[in-house]
Amino acid sequence: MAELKEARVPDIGGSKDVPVIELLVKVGDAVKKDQGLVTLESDKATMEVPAPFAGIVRELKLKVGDEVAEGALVAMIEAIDATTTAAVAAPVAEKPAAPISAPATAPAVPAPVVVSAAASATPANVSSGTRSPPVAFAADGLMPDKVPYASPSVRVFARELGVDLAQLSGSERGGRISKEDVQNFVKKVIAGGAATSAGNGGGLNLLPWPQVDFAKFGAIELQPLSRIKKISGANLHRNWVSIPHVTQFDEADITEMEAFRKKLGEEQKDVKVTPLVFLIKAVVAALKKYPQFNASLDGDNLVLKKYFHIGIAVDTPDGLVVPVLRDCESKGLFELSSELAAISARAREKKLGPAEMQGGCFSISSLGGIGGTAFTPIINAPEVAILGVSKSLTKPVWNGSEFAPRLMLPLSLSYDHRVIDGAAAARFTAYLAQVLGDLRRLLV
Ligand code: CAO
Repeated sequence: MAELKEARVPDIGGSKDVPVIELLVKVGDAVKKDQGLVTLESDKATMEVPAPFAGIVRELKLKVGDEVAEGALVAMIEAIDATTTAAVAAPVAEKPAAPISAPATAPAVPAPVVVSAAASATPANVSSGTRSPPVAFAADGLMPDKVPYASPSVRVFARELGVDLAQLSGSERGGRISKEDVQNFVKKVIAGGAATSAGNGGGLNLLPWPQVDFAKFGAIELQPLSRIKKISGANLHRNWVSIPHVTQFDEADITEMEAFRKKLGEEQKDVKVTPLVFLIKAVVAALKKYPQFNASLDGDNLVLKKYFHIGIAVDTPDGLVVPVLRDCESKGLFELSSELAAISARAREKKLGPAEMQGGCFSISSLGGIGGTAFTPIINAPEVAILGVSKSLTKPVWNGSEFAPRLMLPLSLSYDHRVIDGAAAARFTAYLAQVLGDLRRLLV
């Protein structure tokens, strides 16, 4: 007789009262290990709770609308040993399986929440058997503290219209948001009178978005935005309109650094060392010297962090994600290189868990492997600055007596002007350039 085992909600980044919006299995279903059991959704992220092992679902302990936290009991599953799993799972294989992606390194504990991107997941196609994989967490990586109070159908309705429920106050008892609340909000936006996603900044009173019949002018094709794009887009929009951004540009002479990097590459062929890990070390040194950059605004307070977790923007086929490398001050170049390779591979394979995108202090967006001379990165709130890195270029640099060819790395530091003054930003990038120009400064 096979053993009846519990499937529970895994670590969801400390979030509580997260609504169940969808049951993905029913009693009697055969499930494979890591197959989604239920979908949880906040206004920013959708997550599937995966089956921690293969088996037959004997009891479902949740229903749509329940609100859960880590450890909540999802189902009782009659576990099936791995050798029989393939045969049992075969009947459900007709459904396109979501790209379930629990890390192979953690089999003994409930698999982490699946975090990945979908090309065009809507609630409609979810229920029609062409379920798309769950969406990624947004760039800020965190579930909101407070999930807006609304029924699953209202959430679906709001999502279809692209309405962020966090911006609405519900008219029903207990502040519950109704379908009419969503409709009224949309009417106001169309009329130009409603608050837009400006965080605490209130309404921008913008003109309505231009409505153009593009087909009148030539052939067109509609391509739905991926969900990850929609989510990160909403975050980028909020950050862009609610943070007074200024971007400081500078250049670092990395001629010596590159020579050293190439030497390291020859000595250690197992791991690829790119300029980015030197930047991480230099940024940590600069954060130590200028602690207001390692901070977040909290009302009238600045929260200064004593740890050095650096977010790295990773370009994936479905959009941008920002996994976080932890404790970068205590790691060497090789260790950081291995972690960077692993975390960017996991990002591209849609295997990042929410915890891997939380707790960042400062972000780096490196387009250096691609090209460009400078850009204005958008701050990853609630951080207060982000460093953009463009492609290094050999340039003639005046050394006091002649022009010498030097490899110059363009730096673009966007900062929150509420927290950081222009002079501090100029000092920060100048110091970064100094450190990158002479790595011995990392020892000082
Ligand atoms: N100047 C010149 N060359 C650079 C460079 C720079 N600043 N930075 C990296 N390179 C080189 C690397 O050395 C490597 O060269 P080789 O293949 O010859 O050794 C090549 O470019 C590719 O590097 P990479 O991109 O694979 O590795 P990375 O460590 O520099 O970056 C990662 C890793 C994950 C950050 C990167 O792949 C990525 O996703 N970048 C995009 C980030 C992004 O989209 N930002 C925009 C956010 S705003 O929309």
